[in-house]
Amino acid sequence: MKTVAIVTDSTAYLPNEMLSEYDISMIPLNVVFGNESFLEEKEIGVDDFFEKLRSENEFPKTSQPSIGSFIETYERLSKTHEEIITITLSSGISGTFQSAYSAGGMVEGADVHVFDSEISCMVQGFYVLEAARMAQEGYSSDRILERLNEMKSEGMHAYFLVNDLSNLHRGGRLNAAQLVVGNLLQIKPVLTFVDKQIVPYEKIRTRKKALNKILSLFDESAKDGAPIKATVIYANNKEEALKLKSELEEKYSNVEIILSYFGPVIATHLGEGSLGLGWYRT
Ligand code: MYR
Repeated sequence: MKTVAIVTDSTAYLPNEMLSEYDISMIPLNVVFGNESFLEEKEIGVDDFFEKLRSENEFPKTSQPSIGSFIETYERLSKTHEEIITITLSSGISGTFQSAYSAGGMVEGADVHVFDSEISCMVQGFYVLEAARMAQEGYSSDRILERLNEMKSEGMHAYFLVNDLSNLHRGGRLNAAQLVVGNLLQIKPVLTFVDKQIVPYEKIRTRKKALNKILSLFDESAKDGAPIKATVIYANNKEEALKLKSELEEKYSNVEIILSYFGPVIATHLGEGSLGLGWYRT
């Protein structure tokens, strides 16, 4: 019997090869066009999503996985594992954490622990990969959770920018009481997570200045040469992301960067042309 199984949701956007290499179970969220609901990464990939986005009149919505989908996975894993750690996107922007947690209380045979990443995308993926590596090495769930909390308290950084703030506003995921709605289209703020929610870090008027701000925040963390794991995340703008990745790799020999993407659910809220940079000191 193995000790700890690792589960995450689709918004970490971990490639299938990583999911199988590290034996990670992935529960998809839903993207909904009109009456049609799709499990992202299983029934709709990111290229089909953007194509559909352009051809549909109605804007898509998203929803958390059902409690049932977590129960099914927990029941399967409890046949081979004593404990399960589920790592979800931030509970401040999605009910996924709650679904995972409620399901945990309904399953017998394995103890379920749910960890709120308080973030999303490949930055959430960093927690998942660390947990999965430790599980493979035979660490206990207590030790894995301790390490995840340590990563959180030492600083998991994510800054991102969008071309059009109205997507985030429409989906109700922007905590920006201080932004006047009429201003939304004129600014390109640097966005980040504070207390599990998305907030504008700084109000900036051009994308170029916003990106420079993110790069200076990154430099603060990276310039002393400490080892850093980072991710550049894009939505339909891979060229821009690749360029940023190689510029960072050239400038910092201490930084290891994973290229990742905003998949259908997150891209519903951020829109095309969004760009993110996430990192932590290892
Ligand atoms: C749901 O319907 O439960 C999912 C809601 C997802 C909201 C996503 C908001 C944008 C998150 C951006 C994360 C950027 C991390 C670098």
